[in-house]
Amino acid sequence: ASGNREVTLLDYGAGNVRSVRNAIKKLGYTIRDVEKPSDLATAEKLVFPGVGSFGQAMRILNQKGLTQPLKDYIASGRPFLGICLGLQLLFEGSEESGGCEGLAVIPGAVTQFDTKLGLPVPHIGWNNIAPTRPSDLLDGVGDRRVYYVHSYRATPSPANKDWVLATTQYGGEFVAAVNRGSVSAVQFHPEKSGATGLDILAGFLHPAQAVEERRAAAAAHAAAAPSGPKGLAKRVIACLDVRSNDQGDLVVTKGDQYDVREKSDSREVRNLGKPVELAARYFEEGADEVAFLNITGFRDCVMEDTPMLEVLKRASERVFVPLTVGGGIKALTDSSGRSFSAVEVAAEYFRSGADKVSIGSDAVDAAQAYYARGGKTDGSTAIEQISAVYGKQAVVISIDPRRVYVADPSAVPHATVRTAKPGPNGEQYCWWQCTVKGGREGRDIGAVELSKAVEALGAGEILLNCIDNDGVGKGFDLELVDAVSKAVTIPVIASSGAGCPQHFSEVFQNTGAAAALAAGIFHRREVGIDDVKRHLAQEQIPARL
Ligand code: 1PR
Repeated sequence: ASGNREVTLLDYGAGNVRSVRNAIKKLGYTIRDVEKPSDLATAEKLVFPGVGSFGQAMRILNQKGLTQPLKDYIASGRPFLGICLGLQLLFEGSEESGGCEGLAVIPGAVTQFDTKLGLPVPHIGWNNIAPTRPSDLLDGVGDRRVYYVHSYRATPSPANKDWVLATTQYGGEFVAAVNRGSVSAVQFHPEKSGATGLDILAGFLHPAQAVEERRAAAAAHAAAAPSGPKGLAKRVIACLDVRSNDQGDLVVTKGDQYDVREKSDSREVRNLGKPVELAARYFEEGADEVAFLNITGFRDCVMEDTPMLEVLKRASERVFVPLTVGGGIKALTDSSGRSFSAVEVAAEYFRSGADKVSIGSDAVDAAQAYYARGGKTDGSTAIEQISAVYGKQAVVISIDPRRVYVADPSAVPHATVRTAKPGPNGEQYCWWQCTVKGGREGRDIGAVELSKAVEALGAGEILLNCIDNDGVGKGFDLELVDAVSKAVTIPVIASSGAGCPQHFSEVFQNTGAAAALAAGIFHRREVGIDDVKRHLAQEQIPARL
């Protein structure tokens, strides 16, 4: 009855699968949701995006009576595609959830990446795949990278070698894709892997047609792009600071050292375009991720009417790379008087299409409380709560630090560094003071201390701004990025100050940054995202072209 343009989606309700839905729809398919176990018996093509943790996923599948029907479907010979945790669950178990049993379709267990190797964990970003044999799913992908975000992975072994379809290198080899007969699964996110990912999904949905198209795309890509080194790419992120202007329209704005008003007498909020249009443009131009920062907070509206939710819903239909949203992620009471926990607020954004939320001011409070408790976690903060439900990879901490010079490091309780750019009175040392409310209020905690605290609380990534350099175009604060990336093992995104492609290579060559973010130069079309990527490849820095 369903026709072959229908896909059944197994969404067990543990997180955002909106982007998977959008990608399937983009490829011209309709979606039928599994609402009861018997829906699996009648499915003709099944996509299983895993979200949340391994143990939680298995518990929900068991509670809903879906485990055996799912195993039956997989054994039936009908097409199956697991994504991310949807691959891991096919194995026997995972270190993530102690003794919890998986679907045990594939021999072997899933284990955590080794943080001792000095690599940032989670493995976040764009990496290459190496197929082990030809397949409808991956033929023709070639050198084009796919997007990963995970802390656990399966590794190839003699016991699962019949299954392994592709591997990826990250501190050793792990399983990127599996296939046997009509059963396939991928550790990466095809729905977030841009055109390459849509091609791979198409390879599952309509194999014959897709393979030809993909070979052509891979050949065009190889001919057009300079080939830099392989491996996890340094990410280039486009950031949109969004707020309402004085007329009440939602606009993308951009400040200088956080002042977003025109320098002229009008003092109008600078208007650099419409959020959804600009995000779609950056996707098409090759941004590895897009971030929206709501810099005003919209405190005076009903939660469901928060304008940013609509922006995300529309952007996620057009942008097939990860979307981060920040600004006002914390427990709040909306204008109708209803109170929401931070997890509930974050859930609204995830449901609307965000892949990650970014927490600013609330993280400063959380870090200060963490140190006041003597460096103990107690589950009380938004960071801990959101990361427990959605995973740490979904929690980004945005830091808004300002440089403070000191003549004598022993005079302050903060971690200082000896700076190559002495202060106005010849001070040789500095630290970076964290601020809240968009830089309007300083707090007695440094960016290095804050980063360590939020990592301990369960943050997955740090978006490291710098008020002094924001909008100035003279490059990132390399000393700041270096100090923070040395203090944590989670990925650090360098932000504020990019003025030319060389500033990106400079930050990657001189610090441990995993990604670099810019706003002004992209908004004003002074530098294209592609210019940055080509420059990185020329400098032998891995980049997704
Ligand atoms: O505190 O959780 O509500 O989050 C507020 C968020 O809004 C924070 O992430 C904070 O960084 C951001 N924010 C608040 N006020 C401003 C402002 O500009 N007045 N924008 C602001 C932060 C900085 C970067 C910018 C880079 C790159 N913008 O995101 O995009 O500095 O700019 P450049 O390439 O042009 O130099 P909460």
